[in-house]
Amino acid sequence: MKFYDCKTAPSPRRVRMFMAEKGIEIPTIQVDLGQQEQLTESFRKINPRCTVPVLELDDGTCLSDTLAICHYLESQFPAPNLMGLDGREQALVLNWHEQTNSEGFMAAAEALRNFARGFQDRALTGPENFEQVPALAERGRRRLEAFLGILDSRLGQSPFVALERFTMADIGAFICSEFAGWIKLPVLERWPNIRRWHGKVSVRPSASA
Ligand SMILES: N[C@@H](CCC(=O)N[C@@H](CS)C(=O)NCC(=O)O)C(=O)O
Repeated sequence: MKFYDCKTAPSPRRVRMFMAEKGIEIPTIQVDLGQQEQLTESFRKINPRCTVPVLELDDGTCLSDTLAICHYLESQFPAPNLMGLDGREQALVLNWHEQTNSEGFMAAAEALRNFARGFQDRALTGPENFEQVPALAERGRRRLEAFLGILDSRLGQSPFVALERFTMADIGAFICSEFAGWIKLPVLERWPNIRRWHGKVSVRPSASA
């Protein structure tokens, strides 16, 4: 297998953290998003969506979504379990992972990419260029704040995001809470339950992946 990564980007970090939890090491190729290497002809052959992470399997199949990559890795390296043991657990992990992705991660990306100068004409990922819409930056920030409020309530009732133990849902939420710092949201000051949980997750060795 081969893993296409960008060490500064939050989405592939979710896969790096997942692999670190399982002790998996896969030959890794860095794709320099700063230099727009994701848009080159050679990378488009690997992933026409022009994004990282990508996991290339030994038969040449390329997976280009964090969730699909982690699902595959979980099937090949089941221990420790990170995606739930039975149907109920798996559904809860997926539910929280998806909510975090669509309401948290995507909102943070909307806020950042419609505001930061480095993303001019690159307000969305992918092969097409899209211009920034400043109103979406403000909306993304508000959506992210709303999600972080939901996450904080959840972490007031549960030690971890989806289950009583650490799972992939915690990886997604942890990296989302740090991604929020990119748009200068003072997450740990504003949401005390997130702060407490973040303290527990950040001492895991995988947190530095
Ligand atoms: N579908 C992907 C989305 C990944 C994604 O958005 N990756 C960003 C880095 S965090 C990217 O490749 N950006 C390329 C760009 O900005 O053009 C997933 O969830 O894994």
